[in-house]
Amino acid sequence: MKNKDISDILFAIAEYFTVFDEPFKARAYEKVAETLSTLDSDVRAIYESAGRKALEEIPGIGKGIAQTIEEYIKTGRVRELGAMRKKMPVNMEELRSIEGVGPKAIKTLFEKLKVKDVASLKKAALAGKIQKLEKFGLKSEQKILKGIEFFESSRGRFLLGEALPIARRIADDLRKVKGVSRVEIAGSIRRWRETSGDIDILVEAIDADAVMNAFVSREDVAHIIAHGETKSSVRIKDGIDVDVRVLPKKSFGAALIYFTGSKDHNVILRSLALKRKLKLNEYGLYRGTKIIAGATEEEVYKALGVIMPPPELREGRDELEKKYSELVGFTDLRGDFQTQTDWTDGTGSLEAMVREAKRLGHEYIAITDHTKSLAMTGGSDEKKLRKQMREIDALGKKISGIKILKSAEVNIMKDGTLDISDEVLSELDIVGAAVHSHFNLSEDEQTERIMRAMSNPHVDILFHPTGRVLKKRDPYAVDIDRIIVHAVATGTVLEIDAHPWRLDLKDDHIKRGVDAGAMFSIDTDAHSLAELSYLEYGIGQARRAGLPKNHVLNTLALPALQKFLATPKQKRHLL
Ligand code: DGT
Ligand code: CA
Ligand code: CA
Ligand code: ZN
Repeated sequence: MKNKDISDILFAIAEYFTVFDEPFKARAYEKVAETLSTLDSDVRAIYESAGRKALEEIPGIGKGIAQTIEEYIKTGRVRELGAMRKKMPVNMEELRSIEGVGPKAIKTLFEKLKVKDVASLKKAALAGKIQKLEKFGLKSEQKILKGIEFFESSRGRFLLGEALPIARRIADDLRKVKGVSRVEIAGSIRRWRETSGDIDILVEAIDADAVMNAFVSREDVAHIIAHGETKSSVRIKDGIDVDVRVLPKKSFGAALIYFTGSKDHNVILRSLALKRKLKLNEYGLYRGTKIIAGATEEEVYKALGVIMPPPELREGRDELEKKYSELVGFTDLRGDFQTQTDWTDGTGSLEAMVREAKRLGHEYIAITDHTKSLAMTGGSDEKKLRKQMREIDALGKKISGIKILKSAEVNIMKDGTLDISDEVLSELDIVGAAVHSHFNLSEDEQTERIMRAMSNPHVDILFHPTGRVLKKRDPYAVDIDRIIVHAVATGTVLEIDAHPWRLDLKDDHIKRGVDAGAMFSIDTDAHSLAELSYLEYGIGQARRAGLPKNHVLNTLALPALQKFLATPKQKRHLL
């Protein structure tokens, strides 16, 4: 039993408390669940060595929750949760993932229409039963149907933000197995696709048995699908399937090419081989029965007479014809332009966020708390923003080695004006603007609204330009090509929001922006210390689009960035 198991149970209890309208209990359980999920020490070990009293020393844990944890560790169950599930047997996780279905709705839908899961929700919606419920109406029924459509299209696929950390965890463990000399994550994850169907891992080892045994006997395995001599597949508790293959050194490069894919890229490579009277498979490149390349990817591509494209571009398009030498790299970014603190809806303090950014090696960080019309986040008005600016000045004197840029994520109003006065905007070092409301405008209205905001001389960056939230919310209707043209005309930078639940802009948009000469920034949109590490997702996305380094504002060193920002918008251009 890991901390994660305990934290999952507490989250499940918290959700039921929310549904049963006990917000304070819900919040208490949720807080502890969050604490446990990031706690270094093992909760079970704490309990077993020092008892329930020791649990109560952990911040947020009172007597009641300590008892719950004790019961779970001792019996593997929590009776209270069992009772709640019996009272309302619904698939909470599934239903909560549908946009427009919150805790209150789950209760009503269950009590009035016996909705238990997405399948019964869909049935009720299609029969027009939801619109007849009090407080629902036709609009919410349509919204729910749209949410279901979304759910179905992404079912069985995992977001990169879910799959990559799991893949890394497994790969790291495999590296520790005796006789293992190399482990690589392959497949769509290595290509930084937005979603993955499964996790593919390749292992170079002298003892395949040891690798296979270590893999299938992992604690997080829910079900062994296949246990072979050199290939095994399992489904892990998170629900995703994992394939692990063991290869000899002489084949590792060829296998890495094959299992990185994509399938379309592999097809092109095989036809290239055929043209040279060679044969390519996952074991190597052959002339007759003689292997001529296979140990490394580079030697295989070289023997095929082409330059090796980075994995992100291997989609079977023009990656073997075009040269992508100036691609933005994973270590090229020197700072982050979108971060939120506990001044609004972030969880980290201003100082903690800055220190974490410094630890990550950033030269600068922009603090972009929300502004006043996003009232539920406690968004800043002019006064609060000026107060934060003074605190940033004071903090800047205390912390050396990183520049704190005064900034804000300014709200774009329905008509395209901003909710902070130009006078105060001019006092900020850099300004991001974003849409957070009126998602349903027509494409023309939405596009023109955003263009108007971009025309403001103080707006340096347009944040998360299409507003999508993966698996949750579609992008709003917006003509991205007009936005790109306007970005170039006004000198406004377009953000690639690296947050793995957004990845906004998507690769195709970025590509069109590159062709038009637009400037980009890659930002985390972090709302916590841990999320400041999300830049890599945005970089992966940018590389998929072939984004050159000189199009990316945060590749600049601080002095060059300051010079850029001191130049009037209209005169800013590619780096
Ligand atoms: P996914 O898992 O759906 O996100 O996508 P991939 O690309 O990871 O695909 P997957 O896991 O089915 O297979 C991993 C790689 O193995 C794939 O990118 C290319 C290679 N591969 C698998 N099956 C075939 C095939 O039938 N033909 C070719 N040429 N390559 C294949
Ligand atoms: Ca895969
Ligand atoms: Ca696979
Ligand atoms: Zn935002």
